[in-house]
Amino acid sequence: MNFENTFTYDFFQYTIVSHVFTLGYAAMAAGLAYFLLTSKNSLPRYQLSSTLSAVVMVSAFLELLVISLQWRSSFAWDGAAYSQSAALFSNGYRYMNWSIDVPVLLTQLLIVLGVTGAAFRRGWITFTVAGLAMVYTGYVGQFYEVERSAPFWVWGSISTVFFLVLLVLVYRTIHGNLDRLPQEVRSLVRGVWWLLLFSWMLYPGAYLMPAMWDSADGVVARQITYTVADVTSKVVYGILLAAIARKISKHEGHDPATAADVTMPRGGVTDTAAPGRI
Ligand code: RET
Repeated sequence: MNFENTFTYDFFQYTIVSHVFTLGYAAMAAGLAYFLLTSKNSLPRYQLSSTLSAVVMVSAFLELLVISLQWRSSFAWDGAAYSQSAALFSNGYRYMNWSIDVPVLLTQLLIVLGVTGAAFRRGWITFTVAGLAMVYTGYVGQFYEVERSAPFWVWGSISTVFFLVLLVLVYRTIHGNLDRLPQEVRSLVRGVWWLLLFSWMLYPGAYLMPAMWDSADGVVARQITYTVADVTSKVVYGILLAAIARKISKHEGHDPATAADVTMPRGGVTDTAAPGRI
């Protein structure tokens, strides 16, 4: 049971939450168009990062749409306020979405930083295992947020341990690869660390909201927090990684305009023997 179900909402509270959900899934749809349309601006080895951003956009779009429709069916206007109707609202869908997005977002980091081979496999496995452990232990804890009984605190604390492990791994991955990267992208790569730290910290903040602000306004604050976290950790993060990939590609001589020519040989599509020329 989530604490959203324990209140009635005035017109403003209910409507703001509805609008914030809409902003969330609209941002994911916009991000999807951006990542699909700009992936060719980078060298092929970085394009998988844009594809993975698109995967994140689709899963988050669907999750936020579901949660938004659920908000509408869980509360109805009774003439004075929006009060509980037959269905129960649940944030659990978010956790299921994170179990896709957390490993994928961290994999993108490895791709854009140019981590390959055994280091990539090791990084990918540790990110995925620690990420899923963080999400699923938190998922168990959030079922107890209304009573805030022991499982809420215990599972939340276990999840935090995995979160801290992930932060150390991300910090080391980013700062350990910095020297290998062209000078002109290093400040952007440091920016990825600060963006990730800020946006990911919002999620435990939202988990704790019932304990900090147990009211209808607390619900509004929590859903705004989630939306800011979703847009920054998925869309802004993806745009930043794409910008870094584009700059590294340019540094290595990649020019998107001529890259498009190379895929279309001069002699036409039937002339398969002709290599791409400019
Ligand atoms: C939980 C439970 C309470 C303790 C902590 C948590 C951390 C959650 C995080 C989620 C990140 C989600 C992302 C989703 C993007 O799509 C599970 C709320 C520490 C960090 C980045």
